[in-house]
Amino acid sequence: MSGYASNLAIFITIFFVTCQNPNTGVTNQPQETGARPTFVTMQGTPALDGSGSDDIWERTEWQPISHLWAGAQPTPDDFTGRYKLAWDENNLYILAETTDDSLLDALQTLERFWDDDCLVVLLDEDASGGEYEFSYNAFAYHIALDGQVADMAPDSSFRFFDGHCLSRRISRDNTSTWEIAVRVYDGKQYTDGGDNVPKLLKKGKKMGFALAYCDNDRSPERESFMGNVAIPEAQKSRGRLNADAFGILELR
Ligand SMILES: [Ca+2]
Ligand SMILES: [Ca+2]
Ligand SMILES: [Ca+2]
Ligand SMILES: [Ca+2]
Repeated sequence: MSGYASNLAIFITIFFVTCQNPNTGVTNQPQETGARPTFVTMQGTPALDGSGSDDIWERTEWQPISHLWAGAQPTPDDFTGRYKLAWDENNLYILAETTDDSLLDALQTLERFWDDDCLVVLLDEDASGGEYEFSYNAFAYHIALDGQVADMAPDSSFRFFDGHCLSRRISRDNTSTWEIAVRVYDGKQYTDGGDNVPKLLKKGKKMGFALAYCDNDRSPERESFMGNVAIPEAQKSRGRLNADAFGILELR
């Protein structure tokens, strides 16, 4: 199995749901439904400056990045992560706060981009689920510390997708705040080098979504891969990617 495939080897259906809190407008209380986890996100446009002091973020609750997908279980000092979501007509917004004891940006090429510290946005625009290793059925945007965005194309080459995720990051001591605007593309229409136009987002839209962090501090390969949804143990060694494991993100 290739390093990329084994690193991202995963995924299946999971079982908790976030639901709306009538007091704050945004929710997060997990519920057992037997279906894919569902995240509800509210409309609002933050200033993309790397600071979470926006009205929409103050009205939104944190959710954890706490599930081990691959590698070693980190201690809280090694890695802790949490995030908030919002949307407007043009973008899905992510505010992520990661605590990492050593920020590593050793690789300056597309080679093994997942072995540097990076935030990973997994997006399945039509919530179809299914394989995406050899298609754009879903995107897996790896956002590096320098803001560059990498993913694997259907032909198995690695490419930059910098225009798909604009981000600002502020790091103080061991804590980084990432504020990200994600353009949403229809993967069925998307072509490399083509005239691809992002979709306009509307209330009620549902997308497949997951968020993860690759933590490497000093090793030749990534040390920990932590995600926001649970992956059953039996699925972690699977070599095939599948968007069925993503949560369902509903725009409210
Ligand atoms: Ca901001
Ligand atoms: Ca670390
Ligand atoms: Ca899809
Ligand atoms: Ca690190």
